Amino acid sequence: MKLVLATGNRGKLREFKQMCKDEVVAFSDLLGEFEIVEDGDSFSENALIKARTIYEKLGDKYLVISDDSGISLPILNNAPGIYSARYAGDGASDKDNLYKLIDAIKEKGINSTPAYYTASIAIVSKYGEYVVHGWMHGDVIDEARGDKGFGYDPMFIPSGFDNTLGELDDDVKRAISHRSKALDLAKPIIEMLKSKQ
Ligand code: ITT
Repeated sequence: MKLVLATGNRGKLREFKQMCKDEVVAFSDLLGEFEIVEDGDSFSENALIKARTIYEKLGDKYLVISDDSGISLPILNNAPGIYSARYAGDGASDKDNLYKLIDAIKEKGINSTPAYYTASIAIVSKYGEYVVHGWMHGDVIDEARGDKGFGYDPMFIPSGFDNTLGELDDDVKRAISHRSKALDLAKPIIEMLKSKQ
């Protein structure tokens, strides 16, 4: 049974497919593409909004998962946080957001500062709703290096490394990321729900 992923973000979809061995299908393959309004006040709420929206459209034969995530900088009072996808304004591209955050660091007159990624994964099925979380800590720098990963990865150096996630291989990110940590917690729940279907 396929898991339906309630995301329109290609970077997330690629990572979920790698981590779930292609068991995942994007909601747009079943329903076409459309925007889901994310008006929650937390990663968990937004993850639930996305998974519920797709579950309600598909019906109760499906198991739907979603990911709401973002990067937080303590020096910016944890911004952009849940607003990471819209940091440079509505409709901003990953690059617009990345360079806006680089500019924000430069404005502070520093070259690097601690930061962390958060991922909330919601799972919605007829047997209930679940939300799990994962984090990855490190530093952000005042330049973009490398083109691997997506989003803010070219400016993020995970703790214990000297290179950005834009420079490190995908399997390094897969071993330590906020998303893989949350997915490790989600997998036993998904298995349990599949066994009931
Ligand atoms: P969906 O809501 O359709 O899943 P989205 O891109 O709007 O896609 P979010 O609202 O969760 O997703 O925003 C997450 C933003 O945080 C995303 O646009 C990235 O810029 C950033 N982000 C999250 N995880 C990331 C990661 O692993 N690497 C780099 N940037 C990441």
